[in-house]
Amino acid sequence: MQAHCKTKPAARVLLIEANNMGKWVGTTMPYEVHIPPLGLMYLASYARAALPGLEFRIVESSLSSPDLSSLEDDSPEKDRLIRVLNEFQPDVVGIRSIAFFLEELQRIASLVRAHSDAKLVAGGPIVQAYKRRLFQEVPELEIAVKGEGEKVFANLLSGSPLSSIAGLLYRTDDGVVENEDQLEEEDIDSLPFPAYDLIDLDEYQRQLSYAYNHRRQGILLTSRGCAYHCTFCFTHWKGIRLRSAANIFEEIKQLHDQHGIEDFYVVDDIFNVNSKRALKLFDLIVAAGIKIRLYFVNGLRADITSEEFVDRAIEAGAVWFTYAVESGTDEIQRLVEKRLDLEKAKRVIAYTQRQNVAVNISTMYGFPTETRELAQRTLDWLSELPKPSLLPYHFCLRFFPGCEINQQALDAGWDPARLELTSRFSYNDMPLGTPTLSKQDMYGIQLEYHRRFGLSNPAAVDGAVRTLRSIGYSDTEIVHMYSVLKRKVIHNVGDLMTAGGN
Ligand code: B12
Ligand code: SF4
Repeated sequence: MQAHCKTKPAARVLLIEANNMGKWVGTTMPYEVHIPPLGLMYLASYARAALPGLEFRIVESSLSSPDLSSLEDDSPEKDRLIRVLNEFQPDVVGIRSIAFFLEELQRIASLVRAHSDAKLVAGGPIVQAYKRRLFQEVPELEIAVKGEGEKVFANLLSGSPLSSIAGLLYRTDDGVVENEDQLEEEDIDSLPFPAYDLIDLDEYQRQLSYAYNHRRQGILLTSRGCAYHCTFCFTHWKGIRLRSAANIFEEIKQLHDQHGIEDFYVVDDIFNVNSKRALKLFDLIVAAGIKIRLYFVNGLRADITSEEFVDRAIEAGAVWFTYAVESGTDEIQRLVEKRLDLEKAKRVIAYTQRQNVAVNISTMYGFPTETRELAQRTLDWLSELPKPSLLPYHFCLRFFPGCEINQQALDAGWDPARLELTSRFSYNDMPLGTPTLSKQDMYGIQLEYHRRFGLSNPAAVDGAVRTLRSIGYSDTEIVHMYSVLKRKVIHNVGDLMTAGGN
């Protein structure tokens, strides 16, 4: 392909989320956590508005084309993705992926090339993480889009010359060309709402949501980017931009009235970065009298959360709060530049827990320079709260290409080859060890976490089950949630409560 190359305008576009839920959760349960692929739904609605007449399909690879190569029954007729490729005959195939799923992106790209001549475009966090290297890793790849995709993808589909489209990387006979970055959309209220008509809400309801229940899922991204700069965090957004409360409410109302959605999962980096906006949204929901449930499934920043925020969120339907704490020590808070005020955080987390809603506390270990003693202090900090985290997650830190913490780790004497390897591991995979924390210590931390607060603690499981029931989870949902968390089939809630220690 030459630098001046013009692609002909597309008519049919297939968008694929390349993920492998088996690799992530490590099980082959009939239900896994699957959330509608919001990024692709945004791309489609924007391109439809900009270029009327385009036809779209969206599929998720682990739902439509699971990798069955390790199983005996891997007959290709079962592969819905191949069927869509044959029937739909797309001109362009756009694939979203993240660094963790590089192998899945490779598998899907070669499957697409084997069944279609469509132009192959990649987008999503994996592009920002790998940049030019992605073209070596994925030989079929022709074009990649960095960062925010709506404008760039619409330009590409319109047939503009590749060299004129900001935000692209593309393969030429002389190598990979990287264009300048595309400026991000300042007024994100102006973006059309995601295209829910392109996904099957019933299929997602059969799977588990980000809050591990079976609902018609409304996914809300009310802001783009984050106001903070934690060194371990991967972000491909540049500036922070907020949607207005009125615009978010309009989307909620539309999804509620047109799609019968009552459960809304907020996936913002930090939803409460502007509390005035949040309180206004809660007021709009309450004033409209619509009965919905809100789940803050991604991080809320605890030290900027007030009791008033918690009360009014609950009044508007919030049942699920996730506080991103990371470490219970000021030393690590400073190192990673999160600088969470741990005393304030403790007060508001305790207050939220007393309201009998689900409260998750995300913590991690395995930071550069973190010793066993520092890691221990995070566990001890957790023990000062009235209850354990409802979701028993104590993550082992992962290093994604492009994050500042990689340099911090190298400065602390880490082996460079190991760093990148960790980005291919899931939350649940076992740690490798660091110069200051042996593999054995890391195992010890995980075991102690689960013994004191998590899956090996009958009182913790018991308390979580009671809370889940009180916020409306059915016993089937609870059983499915714990089957995924424990990676083994649980048959009924009774077994779970008596078998909490297993
Ligand atoms: C919701 C979410 C999840 C959900 C659902 C997964 C999903 N569909 O993303 C769950 C809970 C399952 C999840 C799990 C994990 N996640 Co996650 N997740 C997110 C989160 C919070 C929001 C994703 C989202 O919807 N964003 C909103 C949409 C609009 O943005 P977008 O997808 O990036 O799409 C835009 C552009 O990227 C681009 N684009 C995207 N695709 C394409 C395709 C084409 C063709 C084009 C042209 C453009 C394009 O255009 C879109 C519109 O502007 C992000 C953080 C974030 N704020 O983005 C992390 C994030 C994507 N997750 C991440 C990670 C690491 C994981 C896990 C691997 C964690 C772990 N170690 O176990 C697992 C993997 C499991 C999985 N299946 O994804 C990382 C990825 C880092 C990286 N370098 O790749 C992120 C960035 C968080 C972080 N800062 O670490 N996650
Ligand atoms: S970890 Fe959370 S607060 Fe820190 S930069 Fe990332 S999204 Fe923002």
